[in-house]
Amino acid sequence: ETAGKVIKCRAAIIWGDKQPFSIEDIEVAPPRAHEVRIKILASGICRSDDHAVNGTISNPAYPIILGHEAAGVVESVGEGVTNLKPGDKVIPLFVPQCGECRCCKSPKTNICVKTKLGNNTGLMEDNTSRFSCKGKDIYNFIGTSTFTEYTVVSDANVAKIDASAPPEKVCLIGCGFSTGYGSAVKVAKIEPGSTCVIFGLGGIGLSVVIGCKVAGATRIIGVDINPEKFAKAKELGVTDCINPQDNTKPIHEVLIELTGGGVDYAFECIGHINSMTSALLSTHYALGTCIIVGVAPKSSQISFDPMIMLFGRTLKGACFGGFKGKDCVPQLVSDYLAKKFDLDGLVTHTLPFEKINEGFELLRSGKSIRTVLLF
Ligand code: COD
Ligand code: ZN
Repeated sequence: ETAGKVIKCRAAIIWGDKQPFSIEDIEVAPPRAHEVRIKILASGICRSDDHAVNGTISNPAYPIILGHEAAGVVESVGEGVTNLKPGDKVIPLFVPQCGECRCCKSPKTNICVKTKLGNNTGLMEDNTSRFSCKGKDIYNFIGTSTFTEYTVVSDANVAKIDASAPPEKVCLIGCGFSTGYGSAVKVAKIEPGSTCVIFGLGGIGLSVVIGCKVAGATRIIGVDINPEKFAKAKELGVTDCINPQDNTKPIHEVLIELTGGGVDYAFECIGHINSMTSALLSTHYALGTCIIVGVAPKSSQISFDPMIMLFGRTLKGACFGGFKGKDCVPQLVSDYLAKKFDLDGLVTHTLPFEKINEGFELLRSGKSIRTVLLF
């Protein structure tokens, strides 16, 4: 019986800017009101965790426990938590769903006001931490923190999933898979017969590919500077692979020629401002839609001739594939179990949690799509 008690366990801590992960013994306090303590079973390594290590997209406070793409089991719940109980299988949500704010009440967005992307305080709602190590408070990451054996999250940041779901696979529904898949099926709402281009064939871009395929796109073009990404992309449904470095012409011109006037849907899954404008320019001038999924380095700006929007192109952004976590994550897990899509191919490596630094090296060297850490 651990409920109500401090749990001693292991976590991967980043002590400061650009430091490696250090496996430490930590203390995890019991969940307070409207909080849930979760035993993590599996956690994927996402590029955004690496961005956080490098300070590229946000300035996290240190020391911090990163990780946001996981599956686990509820260990105990705080006061006032009625929809979850110990033993429930769950996926933590970095985009919460409080159910009460203006955004949660609107079908037009999934961004609950409690979302802490870009303004991560690293603390719980009462401005305190549940993690400590060597007498020091440890900050959390975007409301999740999953590179730890136990974490505590707000009950707005948890979705209950089917008890039979394999954690080492469905953890990807906590970020990478849903971000890409939802960008295609929920944000773009691709029609059968569409032509699509995906810039960046990492875990997120390939999940867009899976979504394009499920939605019935007939031409799916993949763009990447790493040709080693092409084999898997083709397996998942990409019909044409293009390496911008093999072309002297700007990539959008190549794409416009290849598709006889531009694509229906372009997805930017790299996080570079140049590929964002290329993606926009590669869409059909009147009926094309460009969706920005990647996050560019902080304070970068994109610029383009506003004329390119005049005939009706659409430019959109989306986070977590436009999915409201509590409403959609359980359904995505059920769809996975019903074999509506297959995300197993995205998991290229599994490692014991202790080898987290090795997992990040696989990501940085471009060798992995997703590494899943097992606890
Ligand atoms: N041209 C073409 N391809 C490129 C280029 C380039 N100039 N540079 C890199 N690439 C390729 C790489 O070879 C790689 O295959 C791919 O782009 C990027 O993939 P990964 O594996 O590095 O990264 P992903 O797929 O895990 O994620 C990439 C994003 C940029 C989408 C991600 O970092 C991101 O910003 N996340 C999503 C936004 C979000 O919702 N964040 C909140 C929590 S994640
Ligand atoms: Zn992520």
